[in-house]
Amino acid sequence: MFFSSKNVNSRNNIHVKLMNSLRFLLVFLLFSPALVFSQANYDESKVPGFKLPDPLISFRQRKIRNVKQWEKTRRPELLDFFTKNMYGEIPGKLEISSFNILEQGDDAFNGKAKRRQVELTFEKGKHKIHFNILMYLPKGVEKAPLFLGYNFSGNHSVASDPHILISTAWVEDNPSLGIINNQFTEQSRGAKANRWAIEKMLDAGFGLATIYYGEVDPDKEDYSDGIQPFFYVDDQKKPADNEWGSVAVWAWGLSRAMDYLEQDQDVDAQKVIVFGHSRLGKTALWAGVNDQRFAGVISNDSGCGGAALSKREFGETIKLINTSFPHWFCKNFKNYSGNEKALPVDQHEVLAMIAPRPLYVASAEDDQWADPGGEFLSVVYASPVYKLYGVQGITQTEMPAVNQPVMGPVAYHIRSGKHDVTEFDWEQYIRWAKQYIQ
Ligand code: GTR
Repeated sequence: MFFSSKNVNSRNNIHVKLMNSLRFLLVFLLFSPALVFSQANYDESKVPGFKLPDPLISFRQRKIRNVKQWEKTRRPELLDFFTKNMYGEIPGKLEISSFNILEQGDDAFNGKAKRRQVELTFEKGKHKIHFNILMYLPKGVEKAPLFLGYNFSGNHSVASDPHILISTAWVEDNPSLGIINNQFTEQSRGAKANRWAIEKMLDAGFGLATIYYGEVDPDKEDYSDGIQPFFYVDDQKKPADNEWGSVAVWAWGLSRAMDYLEQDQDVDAQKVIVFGHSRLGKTALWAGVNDQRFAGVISNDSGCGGAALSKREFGETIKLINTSFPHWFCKNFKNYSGNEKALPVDQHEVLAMIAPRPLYVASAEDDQWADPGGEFLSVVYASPVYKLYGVQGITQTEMPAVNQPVMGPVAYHIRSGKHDVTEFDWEQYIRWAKQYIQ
């Protein structure tokens, strides 16, 4: 048979196309959620042997004996390591340019609460961004303590309150849900109300402040949107290897919300508890570490890169998280993908940097991907730092029974059920916050 060069080229083209499709299929299969989940280890007996770094021994092998040494030497070196090698540095300073109360009312939740919706605006050069804080404050409390946390599905998803404004960022992120026949669909209003026990908070004298996380940085591997580009120099297109990934960006946003809360007369800014679920739980922890104005921190099912120990390589690992979500952490963190042994730190030291402030870590029994065992041990191994401050941590090393919280300034529970935020979780957080924050 005879082929002209054209034939050969087209045969080559077909071959190349076929190879590309196969490659695509292979990558898709390798990283498809089902396969990624099944690749993970869920067998306690297969957890590799590892030595956990002691939070009270410095990188130069000095024993840390008191709060002064912790605060002067050890905490700063840990903070520096996690900043440059995991979450990423914030490349500059940016303050709220202006804030604007978009809406308020005092008839929310059958007259139990005041509602306030505040738009924060940030401007720098040609860049401008807004994000909206939705607040519910208990009536009859002069300055309310509150929970501050991001939501995944838009402010309007947290309660079926017709007054909650739907943000344009949420509409852009959810084109199919946001607009039908040129009108906002109401189908997602209150859709996640089950994750926010707002009435219970109000009854206990707490308020809630929440923000749609996609307004601060849309959750995709795209470095041209959100707040990151505000800091690019010259023709920079993405953060440098040591600069902030999305978790650090979102944590930064919580601090800016705190800047606003400090100015709100109806809020007790000394009693703001930062809360987050899952990737937003990782965010709450990192925000709590970096901003000591937060009076307490709650991590709900935060897993890998949050409360769970990385060196256990149980459930989601550094490699898996860096592959599925390459934009969450800084590029330097990829040095530890499949290389946990090389890490001179682990996540218990993130928790330790929250000391002496109250901390609540929670897991779910069916959420093995987030490694409940590793989340619990992380709290245990952070506890010596709490002890240094004379604050009781968690000393028992065996996992508590399901639905049996270990309460104290450092608290932990594993509840039955899946990766989620439930009524049970909030009942415990509120009980704990009443005792240790309010
Ligand atoms: C998972 C991810 C987890 C967790 C979770 C979430 O897919 O692997 O690290 O953050 O998403 O945020 O819902």
